[in-house]
Amino acid sequence: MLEALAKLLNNAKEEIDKAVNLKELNDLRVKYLGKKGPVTEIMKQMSKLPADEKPLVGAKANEVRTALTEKITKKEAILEEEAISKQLLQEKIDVTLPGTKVKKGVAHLLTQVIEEMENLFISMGYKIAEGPEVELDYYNFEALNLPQGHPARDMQDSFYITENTLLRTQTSPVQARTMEKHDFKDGPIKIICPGKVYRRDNDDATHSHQFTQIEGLVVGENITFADLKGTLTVLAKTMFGEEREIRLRPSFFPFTEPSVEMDISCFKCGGEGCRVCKGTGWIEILGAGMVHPNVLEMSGIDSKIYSGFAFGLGPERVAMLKYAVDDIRHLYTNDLRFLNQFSVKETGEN
Ligand code: 2NL
Repeated sequence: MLEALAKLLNNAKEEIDKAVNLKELNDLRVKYLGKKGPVTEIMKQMSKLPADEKPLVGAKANEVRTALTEKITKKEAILEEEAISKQLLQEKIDVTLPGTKVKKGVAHLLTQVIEEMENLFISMGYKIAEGPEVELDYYNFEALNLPQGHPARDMQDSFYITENTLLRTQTSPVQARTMEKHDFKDGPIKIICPGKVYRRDNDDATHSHQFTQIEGLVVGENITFADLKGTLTVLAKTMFGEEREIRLRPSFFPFTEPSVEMDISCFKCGGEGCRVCKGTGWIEILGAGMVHPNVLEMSGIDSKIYSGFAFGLGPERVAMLKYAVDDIRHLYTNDLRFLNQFSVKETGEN
């Protein structure tokens, strides 16, 4: 039995030396030291031995067990170390490799113009309001002082969906809805309404059946025409340059009284007259006015206590003027050769 144990130890040592990974090593641990392994087997059979041989064989069996356990533990440490260095080698990163270039997207020119105006008005404490594009005839016309049969309803031929729903022809219905549910306990109304609007126009270089609009509305106590003028001046300077001057001409809109149209001094020639301003020195930018008392009353606002101003302008016109775009259709046909000209260059790439 002693001989068997010595042979067993040698065989096991050889096999442990040959193990190349932790799985193989663990299999050997089970094979030699496990419950069904030879060492355990010998120990079990010791009872059959003569009394004088028992201590010797027992000691030897223990020696073998200890030696094998030690050898396996040492080998385990070596194999673990090897596995870690192998993994580190695989995970090595070559920091000198060139990076992958990221193509940066860019907002559409119209979006850029709209966001520039949104940011300006947000900085002045306005909120952005949105509403449905399929609108009730009531909010699109009636609530804006355009009763049925009003000639201005013909002026803007619209896409009707049913007898009393249509694609909105302006973003004013959003403002009418806001006024209707506003509680002045929460302070004055200060909103801008950007969004798509629809008219039954034939598309050409200057017309589109769908375009965008931004309208602004302020209603509160003691809101005056001077507030409107100050606000429009800031808008003109922000969008077209600090040197811009504004000029207001009397005009007419059914929803405002008095109504005005605003011109800015030409940003191309500074006012001397050129092709952009058609020789006049001035460029028409927007329409505005003091909210008509009928419009306030229609939304349940007491026009003896509250007053307000409103304005409306077309981001397409602003974009076309600023970037000398000669055809409105360039803004809708998504030709990348056109759009890429308006990418914000930050990294020297588009
Ligand atoms: C233009 C300029 C304008 C408004 C829009 C407005 C909205 C409400 C009340 C009063 Cl809820 N006014 N919007 C005012 C003046 C001009 O747009 O050229 N429109 C055809």
